[in-house]
Amino acid sequence: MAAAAPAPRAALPTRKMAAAGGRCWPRGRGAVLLLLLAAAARAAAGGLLYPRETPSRELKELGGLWSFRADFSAGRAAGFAQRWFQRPLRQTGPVIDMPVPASFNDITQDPNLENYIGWVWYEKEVLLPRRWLQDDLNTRVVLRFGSAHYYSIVWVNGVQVAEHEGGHLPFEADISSVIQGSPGTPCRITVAINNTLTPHTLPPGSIQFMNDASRYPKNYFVQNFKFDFFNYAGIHRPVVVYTTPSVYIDDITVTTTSSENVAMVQYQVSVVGSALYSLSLSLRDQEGKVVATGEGPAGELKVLDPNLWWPYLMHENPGYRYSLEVKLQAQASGAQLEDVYVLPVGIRTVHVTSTQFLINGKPFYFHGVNKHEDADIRGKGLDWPLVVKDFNLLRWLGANSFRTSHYPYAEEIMDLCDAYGIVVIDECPGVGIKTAESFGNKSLQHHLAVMEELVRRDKNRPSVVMWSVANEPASQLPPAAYYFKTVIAHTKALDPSRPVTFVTDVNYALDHGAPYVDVICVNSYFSWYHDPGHLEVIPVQLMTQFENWYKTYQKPIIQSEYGADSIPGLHSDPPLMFSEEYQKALLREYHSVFDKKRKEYVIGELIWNFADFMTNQGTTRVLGNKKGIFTRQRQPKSAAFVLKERYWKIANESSCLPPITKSYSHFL
Ligand code: GCB
Repeated sequence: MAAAAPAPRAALPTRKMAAAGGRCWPRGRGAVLLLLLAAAARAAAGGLLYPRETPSRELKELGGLWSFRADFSAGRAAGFAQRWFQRPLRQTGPVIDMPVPASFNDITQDPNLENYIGWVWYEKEVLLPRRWLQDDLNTRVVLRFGSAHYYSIVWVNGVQVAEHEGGHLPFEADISSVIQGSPGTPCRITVAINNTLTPHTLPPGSIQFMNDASRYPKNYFVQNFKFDFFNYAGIHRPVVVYTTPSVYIDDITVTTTSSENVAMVQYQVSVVGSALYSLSLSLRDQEGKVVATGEGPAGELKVLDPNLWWPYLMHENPGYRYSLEVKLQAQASGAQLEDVYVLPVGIRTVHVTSTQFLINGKPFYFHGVNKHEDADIRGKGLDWPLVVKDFNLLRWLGANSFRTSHYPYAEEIMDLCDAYGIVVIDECPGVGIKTAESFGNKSLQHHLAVMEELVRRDKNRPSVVMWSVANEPASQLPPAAYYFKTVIAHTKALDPSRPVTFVTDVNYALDHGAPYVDVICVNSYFSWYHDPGHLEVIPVQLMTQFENWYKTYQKPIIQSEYGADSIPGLHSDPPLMFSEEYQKALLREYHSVFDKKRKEYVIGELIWNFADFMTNQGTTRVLGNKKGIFTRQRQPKSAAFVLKERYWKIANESSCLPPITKSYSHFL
């Protein structure tokens, strides 16, 4: 990137500095440590229930067009120096319309915005209902962002209300006191977002200044990172304002067990705002019938003859969810308040043995995909038509699972996994951790905080059966041992009910993280990155890979990535690399080994990738990564039909539902 700016972001601004206008820029170790401690504190505090309308809660969506301005000034800090948050953004200089949710990169024709690094500013003026604004101490108004990449500071009417480190996960702020007493006046929401990566962010990255004046323009810098997807940025997920009473249900945690004809739903509810309250709970089935009731902040609900939550293709009615209605009655400032929250609950169990992955006590084989949140124009922005199309393609394919490579996906996507029975390996944004610096204490603290945020967000989801704390870290480096031991132990402490893994591409004999995982997830690209063009090496190399890993650890193994690029419409027989035939042939070679080993301890295969996706430019990327079995526009390549045939065959063989294709024929 050629830029007039000397520095996009020397370091992240602390909360205090941002409040002061962000004029000072911390540079030392201490500043970043403070920030990480603050991030950890934030991650640990409170719940983050998905915002839902209920009899006690109202909600307003703020999607649509926002005003937008990228700060192209030298140092990228003009917005803070001139306090753009204190007045309408249009008064600070030229603004453009920016859709939300969407990445900003591909929206205009400006290559400088496509590759922009530094602070961008978003603003929306919103008229809130009068009843939310009256000086009524019993209504709490909350502003919530589904995600923004990567570092965000939010102001309402010029007052800073939130600061959040990291993309892919939600954050929110109580804005009640800032908006009170101004009915009829729009409330101005300003957001500054910075997409700079540092060695201590997740994913990590760094800014490199190119100082050789004989080769680069003045003040030239690039952002380096070690992951293979375009670093889209902006407000990627829905922004909403919602209300709760001032005494409210802050969090709910549900775990389930079942045996024979009885299931137990263990629950814990936390309440904020008063110690004087009572809680009642009722669990309803899909017909609306109450099947169990409970009282108080913690307890167990007993469900007779439960409808279990089953994965897609394992049961004729997959994704069954009950509704847990939690009702709070409280006293506050002399008034009687009621809050209601309704949580979908799936009853299922997960166990791992040395050779199997069991869901509800039955062996589960992952026949699925790796995905990306990625599409033309909107980048990583949530897009309902795309989301629904992808789920239809997954079910057409006969896929029963996916990994959220390489970061948490939108809550709206996770909701559909719960509803359709698509099993998820839920991955945090720990991708591209390749340097010793990124295994240090600062990075570790942040990684722990991110896992807290992820578990807090997705802990109640039946579709999530395993956490993945990283993808392809440099786990051959000695500090990886302590690092992964700590991150995995922390994740298990947060959620003892699910297995934990990370995805490795390191040799079995050198990997320092593998001793701590429950399931070995291994990526390999035989006859692609290694021995390119030599399909005949796959059987021996893949067999050796599986046997070495199993001999060393006696843990079940998922082939978490394998695949080949293909350019749609490029044909070659005999198969040559990049042709559709080569992609198919490579898949088939892998499949013949999977078929031998899935009788033993291989418990899954996830193709890389569901669809072509955008990456940084490079000599091995042709307008992005082409390992999709669908194009970026979601049209099938020949390989999609190979997988479809295979996945339905596996489903039919392992299903307790003969003939399974009948019950699902509408997806074929
Ligand atoms: C990998 C990475 C994935 C890449 C893929 C590839 O091992 O985990 O992010 O996109 O290989 O196609 O190179």
